[in-house]
Amino acid sequence: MKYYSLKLLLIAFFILGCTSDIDTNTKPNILFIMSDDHAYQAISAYDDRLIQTPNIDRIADEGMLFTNASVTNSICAPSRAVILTGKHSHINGKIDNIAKFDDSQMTFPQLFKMNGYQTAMFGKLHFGNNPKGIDDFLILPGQGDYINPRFLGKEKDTIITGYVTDVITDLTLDWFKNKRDNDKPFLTFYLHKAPHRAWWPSPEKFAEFYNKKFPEPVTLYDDYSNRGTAAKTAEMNLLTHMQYMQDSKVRPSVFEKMENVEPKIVYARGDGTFFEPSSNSFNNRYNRANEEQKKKYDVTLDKISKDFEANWPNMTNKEKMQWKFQRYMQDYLATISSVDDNVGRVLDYLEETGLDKNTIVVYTSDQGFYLGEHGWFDKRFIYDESFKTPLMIKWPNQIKPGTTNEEMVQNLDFAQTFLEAAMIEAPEDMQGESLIPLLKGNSSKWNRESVYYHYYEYPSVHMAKRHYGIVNKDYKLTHFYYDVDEWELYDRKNDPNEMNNVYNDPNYKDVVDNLTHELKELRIKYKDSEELDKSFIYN
Ligand code: SGN
Ligand code: CA
Repeated sequence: MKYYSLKLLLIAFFILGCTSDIDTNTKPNILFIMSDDHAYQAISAYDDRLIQTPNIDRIADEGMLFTNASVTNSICAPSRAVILTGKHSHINGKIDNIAKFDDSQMTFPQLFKMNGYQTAMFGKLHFGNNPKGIDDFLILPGQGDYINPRFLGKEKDTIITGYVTDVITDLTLDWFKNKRDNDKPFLTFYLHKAPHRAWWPSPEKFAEFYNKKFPEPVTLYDDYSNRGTAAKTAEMNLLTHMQYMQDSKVRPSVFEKMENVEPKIVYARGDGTFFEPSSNSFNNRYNRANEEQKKKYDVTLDKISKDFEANWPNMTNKEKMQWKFQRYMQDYLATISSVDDNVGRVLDYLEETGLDKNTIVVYTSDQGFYLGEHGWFDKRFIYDESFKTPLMIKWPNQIKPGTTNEEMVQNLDFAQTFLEAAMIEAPEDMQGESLIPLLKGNSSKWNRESVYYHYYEYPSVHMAKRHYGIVNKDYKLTHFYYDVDEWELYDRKNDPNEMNNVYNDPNYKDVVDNLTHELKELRIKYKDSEELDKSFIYN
């Protein structure tokens, strides 16, 4: 008798253990990984021409890769505010990097905490120093530093020796190992500073990537001839706005003894004043390193300066552009290589502990970035490389491994997605849509065709004009306003590089009419208006 009941118990165990659906009463853990300014062009799951990212790719291999994911406002702090509130910038109020984030409003981590989740955040948030609803955190102040970064904590601030990407990962792993409450599900934010400008790699990756050469994008020498004023007046061109000292890391001692190296006045500030390239922008970063770290950096820094000093005076403008592009890619991609290694460490930990089985892992960026496309670096524009953002999600037993999804999803949707996954009701006034039907392969339950975009930070660094627009899979219609009144239409299928504004082409009259109408409807749907636009104009 005893023998039989044991056998039955074993059979029952076996059957339960083999069912493919996880127990719906078990709340999933969520690990939200986000980097700062990570272009999808620099993730091999999307495009392997620039770099291999085998660890980030694991998330796509084991889950779903979104090929049309975008942001609603392509700039750092606003994107984070959209993610936390599930509301567009004009509703949550954080329209640009300058505006204050009103932290009296509801954010999704608060709802997770109220519903029994343990919450933690490590790395770059960019605003606020006490994120609501987060049990444990160590966050970088503002942009943070690459070398020996300072962190703001609940109890005290601390400076940690090391390279920022490694340090943020150490903090996250330490929390998993020593602070995680095994009785609660977790919501953990693992937020990288890399690959944000000025792209300081670890000394080892700096040396490794300095020896590499990268293919140029086809639009590197774009002259913006068939575009409007905004593209022509933006200050994010590699040749004319990227800085030799700060960005290409030519030593100030070498730069300063050469003549006419770059225009003295390059950037406009938000208040209408300008500033000059300064040795401080290099020194403030380099001088964070201790003597031992400096010694390692010096080997590569010396090579760069020697090359610049010997060759720059004889370079044509095209050669200068090429030189800057290579330096840019070497450093930008080196910082990503560290992100990839470190993401691997965290994924390994989840696997080793078995936590991976009930954990949703998300990899994304706060927006995309130009890697020389249109001659640019930075973001802000609705044009593809900055508008789109990488997004991949894995969730064992729920998402079919290795799937690709082409729907128009946005960072606006994250909050409602996570809330639904955790079986927590989302507030009525959130403006996104849960991605759960898409994750479960149920595209018929998804009926969004177009998304809304609105960028505000102007006049400011990089001088990308204010604009709002509508994007669907075929077209992109944009209105640039504030100090201009210009419209642009791009045919995404026939002109994927967005080189020709066809707004005034008679062949596109119907498209323009339809999209103009749809854009109006979208503005109503999301409660944006001219009145609000005006209220956000700087005095
Ligand atoms: C800094 C950078 C800009 C960048 C903004 C915003 N300049 O001002 O290139 O666009 O941050 O970036 S730097 O000289 O300080 O590197 S964001 O990601 O925070 O929005
Ligand atoms: Ca950013």
